[in-house]
Formats: sequence, C-alpha cells, structure tokens
Amino acid sequence: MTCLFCEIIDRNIPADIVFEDDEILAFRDVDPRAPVHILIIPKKHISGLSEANESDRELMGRICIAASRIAGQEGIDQSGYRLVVNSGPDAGQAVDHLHFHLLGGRPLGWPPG
Ligand code: DGP
Repeated sequence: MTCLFCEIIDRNIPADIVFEDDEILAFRDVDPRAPVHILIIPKKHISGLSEANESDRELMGRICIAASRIAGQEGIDQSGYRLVVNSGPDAGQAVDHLHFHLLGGRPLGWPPG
C-alpha cells in the first residue's frame, strides 16, 4: 500500500520542504492550523508512535533536535512553539506515517482539543 508521506519523501508528491537530512524530512502542512505548521517525519516508514521501538531511539532524539532547529529557522524559538504527535483515532491521526507537528506563531491554547 502506498503511503502519502513516503510519496513526499520520494518526491512523487510535491511539498514545501523546510529541512532535510539523510534520516528526516520536514515540510509545511497543507492545512496549517497556526502561522507556522510544519510536519517532521522520519524517512524510515514507521506507521505511528506506537510502532516506534528501541532501535528508533536515536532517530526520535534527532527529530526533536531538528524540531528545535527548525523553530529557530522559522523565528518562533523565542515566542514559543509546540511539538505534537497524534497517535491513533482518539487523537485524530489521519496519516499512518509517524509525523511530529511543529506549531507556533500564535498563542496556543491548553489543553488542546
Ligand atoms: P494527523 O491528523 O496528525 O495525522 O495529521 C496529518 C496532517 O497531514 C494534517 O495536518 C494534514 C497533513 N497533510 C495531509 N496530506 C498532506 C499532503 O499531501 N501534503 C502536506 N504537506 N500535508 C498533508
């Protein structure tokens, strides 16, 4: 089965890419919920956070560091930002490829949802 985000990684579907290295891709969300809304994904296909395992530990850390770096790039590191993973139906996970939402550029309500 084809995966939408794997297609973006393979450049079969266009995206506004803001960061890339050999393990990670980050691109602007097509339906932004904040002035800055970027999706950060592992290039390795992992269906969701529940499917990540011990061998992904370093990759997960690298994604968090990339998020911080991208927040700086986007100029929201001082104003603040949120890094969110939706996991499963109750959280509204719509794409079955692990992705971290980086949101910022406005005050973000708490609790979410
Ligand atoms: P989630 O609900 O956590 O699974 O978030 C999926 C996000 O993916 C949602 O905010 C919209 C975004 N999205 C869906 N399709 C595309 C696409 O083709 N391109 C981009 N850039 N984002 C997409």
